[in-house]
Order: sequence, then C-alpha cells, then structure tokens
Amino acid sequence: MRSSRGVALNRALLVTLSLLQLARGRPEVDSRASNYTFPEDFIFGVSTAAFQIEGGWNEGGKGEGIWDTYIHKHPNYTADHLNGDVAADSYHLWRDDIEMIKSIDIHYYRLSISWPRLLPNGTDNNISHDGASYYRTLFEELLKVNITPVVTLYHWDMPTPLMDLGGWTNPKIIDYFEDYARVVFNLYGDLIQMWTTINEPHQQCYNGYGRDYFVPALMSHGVGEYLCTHYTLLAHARVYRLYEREFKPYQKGKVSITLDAFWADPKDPNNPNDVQAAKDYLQMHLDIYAHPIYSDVGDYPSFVRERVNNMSRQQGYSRSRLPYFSDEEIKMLQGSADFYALNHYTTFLMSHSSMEPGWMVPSLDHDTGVKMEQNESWPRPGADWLSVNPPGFRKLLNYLNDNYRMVREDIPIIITENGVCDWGQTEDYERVSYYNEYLYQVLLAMYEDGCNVKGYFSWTLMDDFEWPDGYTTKFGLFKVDFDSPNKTRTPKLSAHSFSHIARTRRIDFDYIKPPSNLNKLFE
Ligand code: GBH
Repeated sequence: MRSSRGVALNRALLVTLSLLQLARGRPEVDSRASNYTFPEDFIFGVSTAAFQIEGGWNEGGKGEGIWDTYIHKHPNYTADHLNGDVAADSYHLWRDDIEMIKSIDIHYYRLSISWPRLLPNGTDNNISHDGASYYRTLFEELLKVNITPVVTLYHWDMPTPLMDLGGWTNPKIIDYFEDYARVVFNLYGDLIQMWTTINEPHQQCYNGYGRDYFVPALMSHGVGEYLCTHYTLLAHARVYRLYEREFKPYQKGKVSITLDAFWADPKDPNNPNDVQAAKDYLQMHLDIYAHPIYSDVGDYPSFVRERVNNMSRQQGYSRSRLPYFSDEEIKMLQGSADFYALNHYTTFLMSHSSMEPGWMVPSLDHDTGVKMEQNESWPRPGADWLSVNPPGFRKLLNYLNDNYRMVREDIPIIITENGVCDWGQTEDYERVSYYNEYLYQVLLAMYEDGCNVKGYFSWTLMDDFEWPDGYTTKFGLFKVDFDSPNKTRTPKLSAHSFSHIARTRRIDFDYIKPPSNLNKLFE
C-alpha cells in the first residue's frame, strides 16, 4: 500500500459504508453511545511485535532468534507449516506501516525491537550497524508524522546463542538483558518516551518453558517455568533501575513491563468452591508477576509461595520449585514500573480440580489446581481460546484497582494489547463489535469504578505471524495479502471504526452496523 493507493482505498471504503448506511435508513441510537467519552489526553494506539511482522530474518547481519531456529528445525510446528522468514515484510515495507497508521489517524504505535537484529550474538560486543539504523530510521520517520513510538525491548525473540545457555532459566540472562537494554537506551533514548521491558512473561514462561505450545518448547514444567518467571522479573527490575539511574534523569521516559491476564470467573458463581478457584487462578497466574512489582509488601504473594512450597515438599523436593528473592531483590522489584501495562483478550470459567488431562506433574497447572473452561454461549469468532466476554475486562481492571494501592493511587493503567481474531474477512463486523464493547467496558471502569486507565492499544495493526497458528488466524485492523509480492495491506471495517473512536473520543455503536443476522452477537 503506497500512500496514494491507500488513500484511494480508504475513500472507496468510506463511500461504500455511507451507501450501506443510507440503504438501511436512519440507524437507531444506542443510548450507551453518548454516555461517556475518552479524555483528550487518553492515548489511542496500535500494537505489533518484531517477529510477527518484520521478516528479513537473515538480512542486515541479523542473528538468529529462537523462533527462527526452532521453526526451521521443526517446520511442522506451525498450523500451516509456515515460518516468520518474510511475515508481513515490515523489514522492507515499514513505510507502508507508517502510511497505514497515518491513514487511520492514530498517533501512538507500540512495536518491539528484535534483540538478535540489533545484537546478532545477543551480547553487546557486536552491534549490527544495519539493525541499529533500521530502528533509528523507523522511529525518526514515525515522529516526523506525529506518531509516537512506544517500544517493547523483548517480545519473545530470544537470541539463539543465549537460549543455548538456558535463556530465561540462566541467572546470567539478567546481566545480558541489562547490557542489551543499555545499548537500546543509548541508541534511541533521545527519541522514545515510553518503554516496556518484557511482553507477557506469563505466556512465555508457561507456554514456552513449561510446555511446548510456544518456543523454546522446553517442557520444563514445574521447574523451568518458575525459573523463567523468577529471572524475567529480576531482569525487568534490573533494567528499570538501570534506566532510572542512568537515563531517566535526562531522557525522562517511563518504563514498565507488559503483563497479560485472562479474567477468571467462577464456573458457578453460587458455588463457593468455584469462587475460590477463580481467586486461586488469578494469584497463581497474574499476581505471581504483579505482586512483586505493584504491592506494598513486595515478593511473591504468600498464597503462591505456600502453595508451591507445599507441593514441592509433598513431591519429594528438598527445595521449593519456586526460587526465593533476596531482600535486596524484593526492594529492586517493588515499584519498578511507571505505569501498569496490561494485555487482555478473554475470560475463562474456573472450578477446582486436582488433575486434568494434559496437566503434567509437577507443573504450574497442577500447582494451581484449577480447571479452565470457555463459556460455550459466548461468541468465538476465530479461536477456541478467545471467546468474547466484554464485562470480564471491566472486572479485571477493577481487580488491579482493588488489589494494588499503587495502581489505585500512583500509576495509571495502559492497555498495551486488546483485540480478537477471525478468519480474515475485511467486513469484520465481529471485530468492530469487539472493540466497541471492550472499549465501552473501559469507559465504565473509568467513570463508574474510578479505574485510572490512560491508554489503549489495539492488537494489532495488521494480520501477522500468530506464533503456533502461523498465518491461519487474523487479528489485524488491516488485512495483509501474504501471497502478494508486496504484501498488500487493505483496511478492514474495524480500521475505520477504531479510527472513528480515536478521533471522536466516543463509541458510536451505530457507526458500522452489522447485517441484521449478526445483530444479536454481543447482546
Ligand atoms: C498475545 O498473547 C501476544 O502478546 C501477541 O504476540 C499475540 O499475537 C496476541 O496475544 C494474539 O494471540 O494458552 O491454552 O490459552 C496472548 C496470549 C497465548 C493467549 C496462547 C492464548 C492460547 C492457548 N495467548 N494462548 S492457551
């Protein structure tokens, strides 16, 4: 999509839209539409990650990351047997990406730096000249057109040479991550005001270290997955303190870590056991990361500490599978965030269970002892795990508010990812509705519950490499034609409606109405 073509496309789509609306007559007004508006300083952005869009896997001196190495060795790992070698080719087509963001009038772009593109061996003795200038140019060109880059240091693409040494299970990774971060802050700190260190440590440690759902597919369930948790937390804190000490005084940016969470509802809200199961789940999967950083006492939650200690003892381990922080580390972690960066997609229904098919012993699943189910009556537009339950978002925001004084009083919540997948149609009414409904819950959390939410990034700007799903599931506001040589990008209806929300600062449920047979989807 060169700019002229993009604009033409946009215009064609808008004309079609207004014709559609005319044909349907005057839309009824949804009373919710006028209730609340997003404040002027509320940030609307779009989000991507390096490995999912860049391609250029061996260009410009880039080293290998674990997703390159693993999928080249195991081509059947992804659903479509495809890899990230080219992806949406943003390594070459980044100007098109900028045009897309401009065309929908969005002014914040969250993206990640590929560690092995910048440091081919993972270590700071060798900085790739091409890698360094790729991101420099990208950031500068974004800023020129008034788009603020928000940068994630690590979105799962560990340099392979460091994975060979154990990746996040090796305590020395803290030093190497700090070295990498120092290079990044030196190179780009004059341009970037908002950083997140690590994307979704929970997903990576649980699915990649504890299981083989994600790379590195270690299957170190119950042991490696907690080492991963422990050292990602410490690496994050070390980098937060590095920035605070050496860069913040003059660069004045903000730093956080992106934590993800499903919302957990009890399967039967009238059953106290299910209510407890939902609480247990949140402590073992969310608070295990959030409590060391955002609570007033610091460290892992005592529930988590006791649970893993007891299970470890019963299983014959002489030490807990969950490592201990020193007093100094507890202090380093506490308050190591200037905002709460939250990724959220869906809700699960929880009940207690001591064993389920697929659980391994030991494992985080088995330690948690909670069976997770989807509510069959909620829509699932594109993946079994992603059912649509907008009120879960509001409950999650309230959970953070209720449980963490820092979140309530000092630091705002910025939603760094939220979105839904489908099968790629450009008339993506379900995505339009998902954004409307989830953003409406954000407004309710802000205005009716007093949650301090300051920003929202859509996942994702364009269709991309979706990890084990390859290119089969689509999350983009823009469609990418992966078969075309120039990876043509086309706006979907959701690109227009999301843009409309950001521009008008309100949700207009009538802006793009689904055909009548889809009307009832989210009621
Ligand atoms: C985010 O992870 C990622 O940050 C992003 O890169 C990704 O593209 C996006 O979501 C959409 O998938 O573990 O049984 O629930 C979301 C985490 C990890 C949640 C895989 C769903 C699927 C199976 N996702 N998980 S399960």
